[in-house]
Amino acid sequence: MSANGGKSERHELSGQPQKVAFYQTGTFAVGGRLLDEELRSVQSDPERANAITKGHRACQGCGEALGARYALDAALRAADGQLIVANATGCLEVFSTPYPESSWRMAWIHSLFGNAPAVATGIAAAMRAKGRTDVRVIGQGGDGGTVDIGFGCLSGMFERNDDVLYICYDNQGYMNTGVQRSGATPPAARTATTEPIGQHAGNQFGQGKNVPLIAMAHEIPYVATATVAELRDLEHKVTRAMEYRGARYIHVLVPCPLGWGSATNEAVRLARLAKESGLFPVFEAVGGAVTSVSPIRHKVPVEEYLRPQKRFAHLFAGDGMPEIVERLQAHADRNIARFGLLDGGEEARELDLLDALALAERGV
Ligand SMILES: Cc1ncc(C[n+]2csc(CCOP(=O)(O)OP(=O)(O)O)c2C)c(N)n1
Ligand code: SF4
Repeated sequence: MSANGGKSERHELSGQPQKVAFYQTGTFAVGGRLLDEELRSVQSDPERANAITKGHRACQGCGEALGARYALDAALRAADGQLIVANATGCLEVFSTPYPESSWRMAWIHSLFGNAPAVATGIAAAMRAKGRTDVRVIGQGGDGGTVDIGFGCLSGMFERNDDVLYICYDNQGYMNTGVQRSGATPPAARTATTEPIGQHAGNQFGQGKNVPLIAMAHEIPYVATATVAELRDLEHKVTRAMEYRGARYIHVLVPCPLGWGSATNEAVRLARLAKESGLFPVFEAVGGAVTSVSPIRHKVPVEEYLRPQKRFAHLFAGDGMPEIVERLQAHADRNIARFGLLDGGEEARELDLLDALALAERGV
């Protein structure tokens, strides 16, 4: 491809070597290899780990499979291959490991739905007892396993500052068992347990259970959010998290075509729209305070994100539910103000933990 946006470029045989300019040097395949080594993505490395490899049974276009692949490849590289992963029950476990087969190419253990953080903590303790400080530990699960049933174990892991990186792949519902509501399901979304009926618009409005903010309240060393729309950012955050010891938490938005009722080629675009609308703020926090924010590049109204998803179809059917869309827009605008998503987080950096909690309490 040429630097002129893909238009054909004539390479005349003038006797002089023609300088070929490439674009898309930030991509993950060939383009990445054109960058200096330290700037390359993990995926552009021909020696990449392929943490989760072919043969798994995720749905076509599954954001969770994509997110897990990038996150764990980056973690494996950061840990020099010395990694053990405890995985909660959920799609990620079910589609990757129908016993006796497995797509994982690393030490991986299936835990229960609700105890992945505790299992990961136990592994970290065992490694410490054996003097294997080189072996790093990850716990991971879906949003149901993380924000609901595993939440007590996760909070304990944070509070004891156990040496574990926990990654939540948030597809905003209990997808593996047929799309039930979780504590991370957005307001107004249709799930099997929040059917829109009459004027009742699906899942109820509330503050939701914001685990990144709750993790920050534990003042653990490192907390970050990410999406599968910015995979280099995800790689970077996993790599950074692995530089710390103690409890760390990364919350990744992973669209689910099946549960969201979206096209299978839309996972990355929807993740981008979630971020660019302000509905899913992308940030990093160290020691309980926000240290960086991924700014919104092209702000979009929430409607642009909601419309392609059948779980929000009732908001646009017939006369629609404009007041509900307005309330969702208000949620996005609140995030934009709280995290400074339009100004690159200048204000958010000044927000200390108490300010963030005070805002949350007042429902601002
Ligand atoms: C104690 C217990 N209750 C219920 C289940 C059934 N179950 C297995 S996976 C799952 C939902 C998983 O949802 P989530 O953690 O969000 O992951 P996803 O499948 O969406 O990736 C449920 C309810 C179980 N395995 N154990
Ligand atoms: S139901 Fe959703 S999360 Fe589960 S495999 Fe399918 S697309 Fe992925």
